[in-house]
Amino acid sequence: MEATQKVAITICGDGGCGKSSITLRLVRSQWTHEYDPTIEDSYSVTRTIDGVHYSLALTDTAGQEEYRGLWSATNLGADAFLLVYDITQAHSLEALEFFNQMIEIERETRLEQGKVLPVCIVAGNKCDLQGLRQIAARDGMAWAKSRGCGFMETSAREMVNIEETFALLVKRVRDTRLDHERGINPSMPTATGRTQPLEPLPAETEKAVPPGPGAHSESRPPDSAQQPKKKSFWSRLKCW
Ligand SMILES: Nc1nc2c(ncn2[C@@H]2O[C@H](COP(=O)(O)OP(=O)(O)OP(=O)(O)O)[C@@H](O)[C@H]2O)c(=O)[nH]1
Ligand SMILES: [Mg+2]
Repeated sequence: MEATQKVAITICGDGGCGKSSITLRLVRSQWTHEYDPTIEDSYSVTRTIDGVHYSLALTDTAGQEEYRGLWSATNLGADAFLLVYDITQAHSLEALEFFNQMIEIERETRLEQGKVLPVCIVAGNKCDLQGLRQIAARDGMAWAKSRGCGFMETSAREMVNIEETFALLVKRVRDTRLDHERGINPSMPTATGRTQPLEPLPAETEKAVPPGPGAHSESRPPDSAQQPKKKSFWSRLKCW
């Protein structure tokens, strides 16, 4: 019988975005409404994916700033990172940049050492709260893709895409390990690469955040030839 493969996953993101809720849904199918900020919790769970047995070691990390100082450097040694934001809190996506930068440094170190590179998936959580949405799915996806991460929207409450997100992480780890054995390293969008002008997305993607009360909505002809196109930051990101 094939040996069980180990996959270490670190879950990070802003305080209250739902890291513990996602983790507990996966590990125990448990749902809790109350918010109890985490310092750090570890779990292990097994899954069989594409006929292969995996033992997942999950580290649910602190999102609250006051506990971030306790963030262990060993968390960065993971095979994969789940970067979680809350679709109802615009700042929670911006907060992922902090974790992404640490992972980027880790990636560079592993590259120099010839080690297998880490895998990242971004999860836009609380997708059950559609009426409170502040971050459009395509904006979350653009953020993820431009940093070489996969993307999913999840709901820990409604148990949407929880198993799927971890299955995607595991499959990407498997593929990255296979590529590494074959001497192939994934081509990542580098920090400098990201500053280059990229292809625009279709015009409607600029409506990322619904206008607040009192904001007037501009009626813009689709792909207008008359108007010089003012490209938003997000519209300049390539979507692939
Ligand atoms: N509606 C809804 N609420 C959620 C969802 N996920 C988490 N919550 C709620 O959001 C609050 C915070 O969730 P946690 O899972 O504790 O957040 P966290 O990211 O672990 O927070 P820290 O441990 O402080 O970093 C709790 O009240 C949860 O019930 C979701 O998918 N939908
Ligand atoms: Mg937590």
